[in-house]
Amino acid sequence: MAPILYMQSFSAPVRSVLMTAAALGIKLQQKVVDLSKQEHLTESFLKLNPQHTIPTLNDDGVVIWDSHAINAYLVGKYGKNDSLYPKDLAKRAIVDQRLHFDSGIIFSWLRNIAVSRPKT
Ligand SMILES: N[C@@H](CCC(=O)N[C@@H](CS)C(=O)NCC(=O)O)C(=O)O
Repeated sequence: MAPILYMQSFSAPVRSVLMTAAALGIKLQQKVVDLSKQEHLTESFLKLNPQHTIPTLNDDGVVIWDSHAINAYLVGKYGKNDSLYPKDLAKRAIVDQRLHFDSGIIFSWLRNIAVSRPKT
């Protein structure tokens, strides 16, 4: 059975998982969790992911959240070669640097900008 991706398509982290799945040629069952309806705060979703974030992946009982961890898992499990996460340490370090830059800098900046935008 295809892994289940809890998602909403506006989310940049969700889109990174969708792009990784497309690059790997794998199908994901997409289940929308509507943040505007607070579906991420329901008891059942909190049981799955107490950090209540999308994307969250359920691969036959293996539950992972955070797009970076999900992407690494998908590449490790379904990648047919090392093109997305090279074995060569110098090349891998560049991928890791970009992942940490996104995780530590870009996403929090973008979220702050999105949250603080003036209401019209
Ligand atoms: N670092 C996380 C960020 C996930 C995240 O914050 N997702 C937002 C949507 S873009 C979310 O689920 N927000 C709801 C909440 O934090 O309660 C990742 O890469 O997956």
